[in-house]
Amino acid sequence: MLGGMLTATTATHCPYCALQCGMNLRPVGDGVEVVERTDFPVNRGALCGKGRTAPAVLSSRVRLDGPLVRRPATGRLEPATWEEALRTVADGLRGTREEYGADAVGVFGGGGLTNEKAYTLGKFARLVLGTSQIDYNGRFCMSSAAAAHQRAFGLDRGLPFPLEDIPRTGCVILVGSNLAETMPPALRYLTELKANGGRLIVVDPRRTRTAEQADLHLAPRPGTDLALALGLLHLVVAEGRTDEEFIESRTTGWAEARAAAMSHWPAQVERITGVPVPQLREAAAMFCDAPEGMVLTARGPEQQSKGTDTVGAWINLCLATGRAGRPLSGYGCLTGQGNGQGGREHGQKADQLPGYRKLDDPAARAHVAGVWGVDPNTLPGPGRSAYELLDALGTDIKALLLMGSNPVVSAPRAAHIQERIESLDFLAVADVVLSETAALADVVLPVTQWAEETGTLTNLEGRVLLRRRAVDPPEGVRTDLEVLNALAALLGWEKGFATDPEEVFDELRRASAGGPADYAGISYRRIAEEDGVFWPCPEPGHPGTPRLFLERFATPDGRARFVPVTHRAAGEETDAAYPVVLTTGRVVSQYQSGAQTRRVDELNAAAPGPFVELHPRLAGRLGVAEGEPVAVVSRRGRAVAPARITTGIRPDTVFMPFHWAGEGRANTLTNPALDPTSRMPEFKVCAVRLEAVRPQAGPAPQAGVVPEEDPAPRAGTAPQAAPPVGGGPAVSGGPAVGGG
Ligand SMILES: Nc1nc2c(c(=O)[nH]1)N[C@H]1C(S)=C(S)[C@@H](COP(=O)(O)OP(=O)(O)OC[C@H]3O[C@@H](n4cnc5c(=O)[nH]c(N)nc54)[C@H](O)[C@@H]3O)O[C@H]1N2
Ligand SMILES: Nc1nc2c(c(=O)[nH]1)N[C@H]1C(S)=C(S)[C@@H](COP(=O)(O)OP(=O)(O)OC[C@H]3O[C@@H](n4cnc5c(=O)[nH]c(N)nc54)[C@H](O)[C@@H]3O)O[C@H]1N2
Ligand code: SF4
Ligand SMILES: [Mo]
Repeated sequence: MLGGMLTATTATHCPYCALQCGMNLRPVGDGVEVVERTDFPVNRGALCGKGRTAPAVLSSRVRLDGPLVRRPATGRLEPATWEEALRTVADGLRGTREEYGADAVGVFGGGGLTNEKAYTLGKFARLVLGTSQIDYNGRFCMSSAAAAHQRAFGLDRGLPFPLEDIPRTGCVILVGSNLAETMPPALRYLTELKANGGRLIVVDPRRTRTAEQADLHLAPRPGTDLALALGLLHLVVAEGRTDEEFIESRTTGWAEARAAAMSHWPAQVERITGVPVPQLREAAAMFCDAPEGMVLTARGPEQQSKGTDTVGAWINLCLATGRAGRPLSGYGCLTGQGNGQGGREHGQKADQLPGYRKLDDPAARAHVAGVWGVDPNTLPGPGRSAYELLDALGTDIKALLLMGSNPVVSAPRAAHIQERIESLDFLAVADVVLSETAALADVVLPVTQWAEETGTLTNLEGRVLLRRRAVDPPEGVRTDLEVLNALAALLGWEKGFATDPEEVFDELRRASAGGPADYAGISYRRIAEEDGVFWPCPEPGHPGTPRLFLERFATPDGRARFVPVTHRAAGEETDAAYPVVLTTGRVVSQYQSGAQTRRVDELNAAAPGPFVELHPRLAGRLGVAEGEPVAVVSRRGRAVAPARITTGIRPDTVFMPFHWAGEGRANTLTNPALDPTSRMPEFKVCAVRLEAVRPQAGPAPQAGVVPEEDPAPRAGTAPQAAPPVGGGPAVSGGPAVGGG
């Protein structure tokens, strides 16, 4: 049963990814159903299975419908009144602060939160808690691209042009994006590109559904995109295909960047990446032959301990060929979460104030403190990045308020992070479901979801849109804004934390005014009338800015900055004991930590559990057949999931999706090596070994396995048989699917 219904059909947006597809919701029976909404230009009615089935998560069968408090007597989470739950949270946060100081209280947010929530959460941390210790899961998402954007262009908006420009450019290099599974309705832009005669190059170690659409698929070894991009730039220079006029008039720093690229010889790049020189040449020629071109990156090249430099190298390629700051050309990042763009602009990031202002900039502090009516000196300074914050739980940080993330499943080195979370004195989680992380909390606050509340989100194009309430929430839940308002009041802030999203948005507009991400001219009414408004939009009369950088870049001198970058190894390279590369990512039917989508029957039927994707040669040496359990072991831990055998992956690499908890949790294995600039963990590369897990009792015969060939052998890393590890759990019966 849903709490209640508004009667008319409502035009709104999907709860999940950054495409923010438009949909209509129509009341039906005791729920709502999704009906096609063709007037929203981004998806023109198309939806993926997750969006189509999203109303299932509104049902009381799967969601939280009242607060839970952990009872000392039983040690269990049990139902409580809102009054008791909120008081317990306020006492927990206040008590920690009084005992250990303000920075002993942490806040962790999410890129799925609306702009209004992200803004309020940041304000709550800085004013009410007075803590510097706030960060969010976007750090795990597009932070490397954001850092590279800032460095090169002086501004970070994921796509500096609307998606509708893609079909009209000449050539797209899509790097580490599996769009066909992660944003299915956006695949249309690539098919239209090809129909218009444009070319598509996909860079991915796996032949994904997206790579199958490509004119040219380059399959580098994970973690080597930086060398690949530099190799392409080397060829572009060597073949005289640079755009000297553009370099001269619109950029700085070319000499150094050029010299850095020229030290990456094609043959050496082939050795590092495994991509043959003729393919490198073909890619460089395809990109330069087209009159316009774009490079689009997603998590593949970004979630690396050198993600910022890697994106920087792709940007250098765009700048050197004049494919930036011009119509139908440029570099863009495909941001991931529903509000992945807006969520990184309004102050839930450790170093940031609303409007994409910097927390250590005195003018920014003065402006925002003015809007908030406080003395700028009372605002704390920058805090720790997401992984560092989670890693400090239980030691420096004793209490945590978590809103919009499920790190037990999604954080790197997850067993360690889970243990850190368990060692907290106090954990409060606001969520719509009892996620794996919420299950560890002292207090769980059940909140309203997408279709039950109104708020703005900024999609991957920088288009600010309005997600409208379409259904009444059930009685037992409150909005995140109401939760923050009530907690603020209990902690002595009766005013300043509005519960009406439009009122919060109007304050956010003022706080962002004059900042890089300027929303001052955007209003709920305007968004409703125009298909969303692109920031920056400094005044009500301003049309918004779909295309950035056409006249000048956002640097002080208006020129884009080349950055001299050189290739370096991954945080953890393969060796004799861990001879295989593990990379991780997504499948079409599950979303993120799976907290929401694992509760939808249709999606579970399509993607019931984790798996280990591996090449037949690797499977053969291991002696596992399709569907049989495989143990994947890294220096962080061990995971077991059924084998999925495919020739569409490099023989030296295995892939696991990260959507599940339990035995098949991919993040038990991942390496939290951080990018020095963005503090992004290395989700896309770590070293593992594989073991067959024989499904029977008794001492399990296990075979260590190494890849048959390492296309990029390094000194001292000659493959040899890994010693089998005993003591692993023998799996009985069918495939070992963890979580669910
Ligand atoms: N179905 C679904 N859709 C989603 C999400 C979801 O969880 N499920 N999440 C949303 C979010 S938050 C995000 S961030 C986006 C992510 O969207 P994507 O970036 O498209 O998703 P991933 O599967 O993480 O990674 C993309 C590809 O990178 C490849 N890859 C792995 N290692 C490397 C490497 O070293 N180099 C290169 N070039 N490629 C590599 C993988 O093989 C994979 O095919 O998706 C959004 N959409
Ligand atoms: N190995 C590996 N790990 C990865 C990645 C990878 O590619 N590989 N990708 C990383 C990336 S790109 C991302 S974005 C992260 C995402 O990982 P998480 O941060 O765990 O993201 P979600 O699973 O979306 O978690 C959101 C939680 O908030 C709840 N929620 C949803 N909406 C709201 C709301 O409005 N309010 C509140 N209070 N709660 C809400 C959901 O029910 C869910 O429990 O995972 C990262 N982890
Ligand atoms: S592509 Fe993304 S926004 Fe569109 S329906 Fe699917 S999950 Fe929702
Ligand atoms: Mo993401």
